[in-house]
Amino acid sequence: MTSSEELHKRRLAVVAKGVGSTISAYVDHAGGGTLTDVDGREWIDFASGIAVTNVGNAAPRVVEAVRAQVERFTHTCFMVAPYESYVAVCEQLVDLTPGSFEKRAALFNSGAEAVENAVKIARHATGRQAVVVFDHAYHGRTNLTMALTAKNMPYKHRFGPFAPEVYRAPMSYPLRDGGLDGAEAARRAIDVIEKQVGASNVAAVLIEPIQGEGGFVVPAPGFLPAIAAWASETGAVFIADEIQTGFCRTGQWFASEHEGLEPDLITTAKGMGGGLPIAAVVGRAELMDAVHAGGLGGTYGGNPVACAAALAAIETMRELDLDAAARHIESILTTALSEIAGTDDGIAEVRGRGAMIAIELVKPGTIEPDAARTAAVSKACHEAGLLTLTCGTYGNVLRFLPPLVIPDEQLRRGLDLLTTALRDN
Ligand code: PLZ
Repeated sequence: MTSSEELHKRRLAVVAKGVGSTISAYVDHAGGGTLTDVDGREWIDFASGIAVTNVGNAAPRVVEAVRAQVERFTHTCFMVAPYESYVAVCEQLVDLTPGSFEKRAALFNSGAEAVENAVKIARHATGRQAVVVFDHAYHGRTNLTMALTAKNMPYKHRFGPFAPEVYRAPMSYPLRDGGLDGAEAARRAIDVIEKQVGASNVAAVLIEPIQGEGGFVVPAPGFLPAIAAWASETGAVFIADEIQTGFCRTGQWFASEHEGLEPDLITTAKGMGGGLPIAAVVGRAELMDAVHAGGLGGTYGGNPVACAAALAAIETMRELDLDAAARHIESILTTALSEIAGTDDGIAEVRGRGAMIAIELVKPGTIEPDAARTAAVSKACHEAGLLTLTCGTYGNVLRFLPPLVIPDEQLRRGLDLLTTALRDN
């Protein structure tokens, strides 16, 4: 078999440099908590392909559903010749998402595409243009979603000009906003929106209930409900970007549920497809149906193979109770990490929900970000065979996103490797 080293050489000759990879080993196969590279080395997976393989890699139901579907037909385009599985995925979305109102859904290919469409729908339905997003937000890499994303490097640098009518409000970031409570942080954000944008101009307020790429920032309790209430009072559409947090990742089907939110629209992708590319916007029927017939779509949106995978992934989540599994992972991770943090002054915080947990690394005794140590610890994890990811505006957050089906034994083995990496770096 070709080695990672050889593959890497081939890659350098043909793959654009702008496309990076966290590790230099090439994958041969993967399962419910481990990846095996082409050199036969096993990795413990604390990444899930960035919160995608919630049901595990090559989950049996997903594999079977995909295989059966490709044998029947691979593509007709739902806009040309529709099929049942698209409708069935929308039925599941309408049923599973929070919100006791009449809903509709539409399917797309990627998270960024779902966010773009949610903004299109909100603008169309309200007749307004402004979109409010938050500090540290991540919403994608397309032109509009780059504008919505906060961080310059690597996402936006020299890729402008960006889409107009995007406004940024301060986020609730308990470690870094001087301990504002949720209501205070919401008041601060709303003040910025009202003074700098004007309530009557706001089409949508778009927010990740727990920020992903921005650093697994969990806003102070009460922040999200206060922002949602303001949107509702002023006629703005409240959009929860649940692309990273959705589908059992945080210990509920959707992270909005932790604070009883009923977002007007929800964007989802990643976990919903069990590894195949599929995304959705789901929400209030009167908003979704405001758009004229033919106004939403795309060649591949809700591709039948991806729909088959999504139905199988959702069935797996129900059958294996993966929201409960995420809560179980949370208790193992937070117990172990809090213990480590107790003896490591460089860990400012252990935070997150479910199987979306992170530690933020700082210079001891301060809240000054320690990106260098974060990179060193992550590298040491990789050398030891644990696939971890970093994130955060300051590059100083180590995040843990195991598949929700990971066996306890692998989770604990991963934690041991992490403990050693933290001790040695
Ligand atoms: N919204 C909340 O987390 C994708 C990005 C990785 P796509 N996050 C991983 C990278 O460096 O490109 C994400 C997200 C939230 C939107 C997106 C975008 O989803 O499927 O990557 O387009």
